Amino acid sequence: MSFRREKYIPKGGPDGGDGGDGGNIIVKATKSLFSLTQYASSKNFKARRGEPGRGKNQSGKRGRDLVLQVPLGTVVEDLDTGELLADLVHDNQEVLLIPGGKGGKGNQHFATSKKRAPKIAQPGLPGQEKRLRLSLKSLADIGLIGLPNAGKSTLLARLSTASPKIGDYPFTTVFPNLGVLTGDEGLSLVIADIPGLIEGASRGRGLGHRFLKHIERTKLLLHLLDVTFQPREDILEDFHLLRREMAAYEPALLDKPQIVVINKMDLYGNRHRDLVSLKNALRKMDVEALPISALTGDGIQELESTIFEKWKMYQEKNC
Ligand SMILES: Nc1nc2c(ncn2[C@@H]2O[C@H](COP(=O)(O)OP(=O)(O)OP(=O)(O)O)[C@@H](O)[C@H]2O)c(=O)[nH]1
Ligand SMILES: [Mg+2]
Repeated sequence: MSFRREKYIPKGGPDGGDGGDGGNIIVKATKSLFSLTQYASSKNFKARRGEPGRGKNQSGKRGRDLVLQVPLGTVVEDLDTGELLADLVHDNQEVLLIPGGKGGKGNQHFATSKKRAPKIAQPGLPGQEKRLRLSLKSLADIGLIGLPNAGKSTLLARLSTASPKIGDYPFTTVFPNLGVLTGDEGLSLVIADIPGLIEGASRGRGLGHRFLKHIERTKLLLHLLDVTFQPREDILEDFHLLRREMAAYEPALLDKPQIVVINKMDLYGNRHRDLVSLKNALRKMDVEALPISALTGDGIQELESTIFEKWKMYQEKNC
């Protein structure tokens, strides 16, 4: 509230300026960041307040926005309501998470012909507070899935220049690895190798489901089966087991195009008849299967061309 007071202008009328709006809280994706670790240590973020209005009809400055920089692939949810607030996939993409509180209105607005010296002003509105959950879902094109020890990381190392840890024991991979597969025509596809899944992963067994989020956005799945791993009657059981776990996490994962890769063929000897029946069984489900040895490199070239073929088909279908 303010009134104009000047030497030769008595009763100059109300001249209280408006208060500035508070700053917004904005989230912005940038390709120069790769993790959310900076949000592990500092957890409270505030945009600046708006400045108060002043006499002579001067509005206060609006508060500076707070921009939270995050890597591509970040999803922001309201922790309390579960509402999805932002899903950031492009460089420089911005989403307004919390608008700043509105600034108040100075008494200049409240003058009427009857009330020339209003002693009222409208106070600014308080800002909002939210508890947010930030999570990172990788933007890989291809997801590598399979039981522990199936040879996923060995295959990733074959298909790309990545050098993930490989070990002759389950759960060698504890965090997803990424690699890039480059094709003849300059096409390059990002492959994500995630930790092995086991029966009951949906109930938290093994490393659980949490890494499946890394393949949610992939366009093609490579489902790796270990031809030597047969505690059950039939290797197809392994295939179904993993599909059940995927369905328990997110049924839509089952609709992704996939190639079944039958690995460790170098250890398999000459039991070709078993392989033919396995391939036939999968074909009946409309699933293509390719035998390889990630260790010796047998079948890798064919796998690469099948991947690129499938990729192109996918692109054509979705353009
Ligand atoms: N003989 C043979 N061994 C293989 C082949 N592929 C992988 N291996 C071996 O299988 C073991 C497991 O390989 P990884 O690549 O670590 O398997 P993974 O699926 O990434 O395993 P987790 O990360 O633990 O889920 C290692 O000892 C590899 O050397 C193959 O084609 N033939
Ligand atoms: Mg691995």
